[in-house]
Amino acid sequence: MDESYKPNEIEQEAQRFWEQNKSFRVVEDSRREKFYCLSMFPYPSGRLHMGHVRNYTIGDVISRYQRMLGKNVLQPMGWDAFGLPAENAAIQNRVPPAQWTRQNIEYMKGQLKRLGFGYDWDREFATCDRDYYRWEQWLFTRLYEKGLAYRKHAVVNWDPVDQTVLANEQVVDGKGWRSGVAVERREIPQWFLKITDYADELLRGLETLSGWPENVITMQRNWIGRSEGLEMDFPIAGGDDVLKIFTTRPDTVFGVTYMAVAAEHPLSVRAAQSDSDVAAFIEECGHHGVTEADVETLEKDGRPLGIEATHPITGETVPVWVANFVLMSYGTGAVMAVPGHDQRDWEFARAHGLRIKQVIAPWDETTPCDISECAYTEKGVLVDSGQFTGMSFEQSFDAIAQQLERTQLGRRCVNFRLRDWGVSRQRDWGAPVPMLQTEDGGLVPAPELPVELPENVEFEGVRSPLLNLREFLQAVDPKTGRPARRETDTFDTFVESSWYYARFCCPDNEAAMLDERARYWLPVDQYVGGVEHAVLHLLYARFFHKLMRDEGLVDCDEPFANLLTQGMVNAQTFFREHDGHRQWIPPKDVIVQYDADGKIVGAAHRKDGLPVGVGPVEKMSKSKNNGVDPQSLIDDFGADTVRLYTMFTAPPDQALVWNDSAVAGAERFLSRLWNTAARHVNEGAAPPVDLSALDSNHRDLRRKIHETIAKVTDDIDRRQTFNTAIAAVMELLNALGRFEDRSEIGRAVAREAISSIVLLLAPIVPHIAHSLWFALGHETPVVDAPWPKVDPSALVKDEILLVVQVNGKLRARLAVPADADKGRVEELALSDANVRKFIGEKPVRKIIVVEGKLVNVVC
Ligand code: ANZ
Repeated sequence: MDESYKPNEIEQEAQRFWEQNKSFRVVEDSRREKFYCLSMFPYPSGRLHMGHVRNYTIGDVISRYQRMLGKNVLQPMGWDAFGLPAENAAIQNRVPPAQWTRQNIEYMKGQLKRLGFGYDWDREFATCDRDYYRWEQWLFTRLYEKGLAYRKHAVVNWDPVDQTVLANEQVVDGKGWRSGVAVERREIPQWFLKITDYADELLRGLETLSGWPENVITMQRNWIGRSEGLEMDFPIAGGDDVLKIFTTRPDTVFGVTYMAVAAEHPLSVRAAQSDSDVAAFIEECGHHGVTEADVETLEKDGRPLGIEATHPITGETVPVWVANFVLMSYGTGAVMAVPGHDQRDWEFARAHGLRIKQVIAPWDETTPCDISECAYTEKGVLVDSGQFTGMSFEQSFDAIAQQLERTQLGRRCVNFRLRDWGVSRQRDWGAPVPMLQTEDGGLVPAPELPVELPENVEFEGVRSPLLNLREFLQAVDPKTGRPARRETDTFDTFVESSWYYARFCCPDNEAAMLDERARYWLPVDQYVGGVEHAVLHLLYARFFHKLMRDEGLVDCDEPFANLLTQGMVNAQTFFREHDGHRQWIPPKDVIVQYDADGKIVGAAHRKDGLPVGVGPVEKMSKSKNNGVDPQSLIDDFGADTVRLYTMFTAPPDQALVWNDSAVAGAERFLSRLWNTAARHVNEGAAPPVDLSALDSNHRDLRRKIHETIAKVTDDIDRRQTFNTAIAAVMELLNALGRFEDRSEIGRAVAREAISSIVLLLAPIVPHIAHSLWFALGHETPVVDAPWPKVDPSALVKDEILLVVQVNGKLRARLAVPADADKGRVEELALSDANVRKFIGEKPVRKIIVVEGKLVNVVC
């Protein structure tokens, strides 16, 4: 066998073998334990980037490992194919989005195959396939009938020049990306899914997700944002109106000195009709963002509405203001302002000369609390609060709730930050929302599904071509037979990515969205993807899963049992200044000088040898020009090196900082492995290991082999630290390099070492493992080999190494038989020449033995 490593040849051969034997095709088998491993599917942007490579390598390693454990493993792949970039490409290059997308899929699929990922390609689909999106259209019509899908007005970004709605990404610095003019906010009817109906369940379900990272759970919990509080009614003086507010701090109710309502609140809108100052203020608020983050950064401002509200407990009246920090979309769109104990209210009161009143004091009198300086926002004891004075937060919460419930001016309630999910987009390249608008303005589900998206469209400007497609727009109201107009909104692409994991179980079912195969495979046992999806995608998918469950399509409650969020792929940036701004230089054009600790001390351009600036390490991106194209790496080094490198450089959940020289290091390791194995094979067959004939040298290597198996198994399985697993195998190869016994029995143990290395690395570098496994004389491929087992008898140590101290100072290292008792250990320690020298003439007063570790002679 050739002793030099030729990745290109062996990789092609292995891939051909897998393809011909359909090695990764999988069928349901109720007698076998299943394992469904899924990596987040890519958007077909054109080429794989290093983030994809990392994501898919992790998923592939886990899949192949689980398969070697004997499980029935499903690892599918597909395409998140709808979305804006295809439309932008269509506008720029005049190619229909479908064509652009399918070309990209073709190319990227080739790249994935070249990396040797073990996917069941028979299950592949793209979300733009009509046989895929028809089922989400079907589910949507079901949800519509159940009242879980509905239409209401919502704000969009409107480009007044292009006369179209813009996605958030198309708004740059408040201006349309093409027109460059300021974007307006417009309210138009849009489709929503009632995720808020599931808010409580989505929150409670988090507690069952023990296989998810804590930070993702926390982000979801905060996003759902459950708050317990009271809704209180403040009657408006001199009329029948009631101002309802939501508060989580009823204990502060005696400190209310004014009320604040949102710009869109009915009381503000009404006041604006007769007050131009208020009208102007509301108009100005319309230009700001509406998210909490937008509101946080605003200078607190407002106007008095000229009306007063009556306090539901004291009966006093307080003025009502419109304020820019109150969100219409949260609670009731109104707050009782307590400037003594809420910092926003305090700042607002200061700015507008409103009263600030203290009603909470710290329990501990020594705690500083001066509300003339800032609000005291901690919970404490109620002061100056009528019959509630002296109570704690909890006591007053209950007492105030009871009193208000009695007087019918308040009630306990729970509020969620989570809003209903707006699923409609005014875009072309998406799945059509399957609804019709009837002549009388009514809405009916499209009677025939799928509502197919016309693919052969031409873009004129940015307006969705659907708006001009007569044959698409024209429909017939199924009830009356009268003409109807088809909905031109398409679904947010998050809708498709919310259920693809389920469709992979039965992608060929033409009669139903899902079937019993989904019950066999779900939940996904291991989901792998970027932490940037911690909230939206992962929350929507959990929601969709519950919708499908309630439709009787799946029977578990959660879609993903275990989640691994991989870290970023980062790289050094380099630049040159031109006219005061930085021009980023790709790392491959730079020669870098390092000091002995690996720190960068200088960098020069390859072309002119002149220095370039060294910027920060950042996420690989086009804007910083610091991306590495995986394709060129695969071409230069082969897939196994790229896979090994990405898994070796960092634990999967941490950032990976790109380093060219380490890629070469990974290749050197694989060459050495190949060469060691080839030389061994070329020396001829080796007999099986005869356990009774081993000497201590053999036993040492066998111990190393089985310690490595134990460590790698634990690292891959429980810890998911593939980097330390690889390091352990590298050590084993080093130990094998030092093992020079070429006797029959020596060669038998060496073969055990090589076979173990091949098996342990098979999930990570499957091509080289495939070749070497056959070269070692096996008849079935390594993908079907069982994961190696630890031989406990090999772990038993013959000797252990002890540290010997004299009066606490290290004086010797001593190998003693593993079964030596305390007396024998003391005897051996005292007989060491160096130890004797340091004891000298002094009498030995005590000998301390820490078993298996240390002997300390005190004299
Ligand atoms: C009086 C009060 C006194 C409040 C105090 C806080 C501290 P979470 O916990 O996030 O649910 N709030 C209610 N609706 C609002 C809206 N639409 N826009 C802006 N703020 C709103 O927050 C609940 C608290 O946020 C409520 O409790 C209310 O202010 C405010 F010392 O009421 B609080």
